[in-house]
Amino acid sequence: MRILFISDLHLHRGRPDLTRALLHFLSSTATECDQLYILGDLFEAWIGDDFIPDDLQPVIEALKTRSQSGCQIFFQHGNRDFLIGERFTQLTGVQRLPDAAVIPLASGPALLMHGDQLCTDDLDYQKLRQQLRSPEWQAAVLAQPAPERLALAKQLRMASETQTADKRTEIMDVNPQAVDQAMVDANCNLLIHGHTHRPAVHFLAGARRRIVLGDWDKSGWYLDATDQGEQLIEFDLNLGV
Ligand code: LP5
Repeated sequence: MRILFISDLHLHRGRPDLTRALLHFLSSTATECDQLYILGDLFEAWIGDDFIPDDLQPVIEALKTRSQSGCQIFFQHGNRDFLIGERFTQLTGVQRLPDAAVIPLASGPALLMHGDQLCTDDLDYQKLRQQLRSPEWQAAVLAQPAPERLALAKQLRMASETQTADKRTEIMDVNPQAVDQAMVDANCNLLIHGHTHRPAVHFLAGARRRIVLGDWDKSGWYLDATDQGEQLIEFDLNLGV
């Protein structure tokens, strides 16, 4: 059994190289896996399943091809694509997971999260998250025409960029107590998440591990889990070019 994990690709029109790299990944490395987990922020900003930009259409097709050819693909919402819904699932064959999901690996059960919910010291973000994740807010926003949603997404991104520039880096990382609690609640010794863009394998007390996936920017990242264990791999985004 081979299972791959990716997150934080932030695909968008301004970075066609990232889309190309994912298409290559799906038609090369990912052909050799049984399951692929996408732990959020596949897209830079998803404003609803009814608005899929032309440049992202090949991604939809490639996910569908890969899932139809026997690879199970799973997706967790990130803080950029929490509006991915049922139609996306139907178009791609990708199965959506809850914000905290436990899956079996050869090394034991693993807890999967995007990771933003663990950044509990970032109080302003957690307040915003509560609003953006509320079903009422989402229903009201999805009822708006696409241009208004695009404008709102832009406004949110600008506010976020301004604010993160002034935040201390520590508060934008996961909180150790929140990590402990999540792992205890899930009864897992392994946590795999993204969001923070700080790829690493952390060895914690009590033989626990926290594996942080890397964002796709200067290079690409995936976690490769086999019967032999887990390996965090960095690769050249231009491999398929
Ligand atoms: O995204 P990243 O990594 O740069 O920063 C995150 C946190 N920021 C966010 C906000 C997103 O970037 C916005 C994404 C918009 C795309 C999807 C929109 C689809 C819905 C809209 C249209 C249909 O998640 C950032 C964290 C950082 O991670 C580290 O963890 O710090 O959090 C913030 O910066 C939040 C600010 O502190 C508070 C912002 C207040 C914004 C007020 C905006 C007013 C509009 C209100 C509308 C609800």
